[in-house]
Amino acid sequence: MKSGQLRVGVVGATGAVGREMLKTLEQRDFPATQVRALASSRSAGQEVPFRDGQLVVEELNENSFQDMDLALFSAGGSTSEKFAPIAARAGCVVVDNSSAWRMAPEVPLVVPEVNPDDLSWHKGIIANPNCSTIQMVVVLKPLHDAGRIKRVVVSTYQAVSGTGQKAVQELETQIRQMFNMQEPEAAVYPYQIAFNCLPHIDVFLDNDYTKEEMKMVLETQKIMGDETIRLTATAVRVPVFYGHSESVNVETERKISPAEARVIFSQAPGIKVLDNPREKIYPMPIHAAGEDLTFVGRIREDETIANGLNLWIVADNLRKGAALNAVQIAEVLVQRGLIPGADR
Ligand code: NAP
Ligand code: 3JN
Repeated sequence: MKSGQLRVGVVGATGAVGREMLKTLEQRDFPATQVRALASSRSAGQEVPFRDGQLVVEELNENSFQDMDLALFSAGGSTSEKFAPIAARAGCVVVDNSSAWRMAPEVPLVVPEVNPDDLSWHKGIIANPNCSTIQMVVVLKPLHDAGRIKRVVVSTYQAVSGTGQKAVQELETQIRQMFNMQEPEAAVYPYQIAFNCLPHIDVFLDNDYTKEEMKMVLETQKIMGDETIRLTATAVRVPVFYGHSESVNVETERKISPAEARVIFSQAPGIKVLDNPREKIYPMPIHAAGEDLTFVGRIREDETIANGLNLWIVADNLRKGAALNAVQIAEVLVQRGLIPGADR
């Protein structure tokens, strides 16, 4: 990778995704000459681990981007709405993890295994998709190329870490409370999440779907560059700490057998096939946590339609679903010379 002189900022560095971003930059030896940690005034002055030491967290402000070439944002939609354009105007390229810019026509929405070429038309802001969309499109893309996807029906089983650090603590606390015969206290979620499932992620919209479900519909069409793909989703929060799972039913124009699908997936980037039901081999969040690949298994024919497949897809939501995808985007930007400051 071309190294240049990259000065990188992680905005939201104290959060679940931000910490994973710092870890990912370090693990992948991202070519940065400087890495800064930014967050709100609440955590300014605190330290976050990076490489062999600690970074002192700076408070994010309008001047933060003056000497920065690349900023990885994961500090919520309102922070991105306000600060991503300020960063871009200062010449700092933004990879944004929030939903604030995903559907803006001038902003590429990118999963490097699927649509890396969309990075070429960025104007300073690039959006990272929702975690549930990312792991699904990594698997759908090679199927679409092979047999054109007409319709997708997906149900998600999403880990609490997708909601952030406080939700991880809430599940831990509730499990402890229940084993001590205490009433579980719910603050992050509307109901207890321990030993429960909540068919409710993000807010409800006028059509009675949740925003998370509609993100999956719209983001999939934009990333795959095909608005004719019909998709319907049910997003469910489950009492798992790390790793989102998805049951995905796909209808294609051309018939693809499970055997052909296994070959297609095994040759596609970023995917590992784990599919030997007789040996009890299938993907699970306990195995995907901490891993970079997207796992697919339970590949079988949908016997109720002519050209249908059922799949089970699992990935680490904080890595491929957020931090890793953002860093992979940054790596492609560097490789293709798409960060202006890198050539200083
Ligand atoms: P989190 O654990 O709650 O962390 C939130 C981070 O944002 C903290 O570092 C917090 O800093 C910072 N922050 C909040 N308000 C800020 C402000 N006004 N200015 C500067 N920093 C601010 O949440 P998370 O799970 O890491 O998620 C963070 C965001 O990433 C989400 O809101 C979402 O937009 C995005 N995300 C995307 C995906 C995806 O699917 N791609 C998945 C999860 C999250 P303090 O310590 O100072 O409070
Ligand atoms: O709930 C999950 O598993 C993923 C959460 C993603 C998320 C959480 C808060 C705000 C998002 C997102 O990335 O879509 C947002 C957002 O809308 O920015």
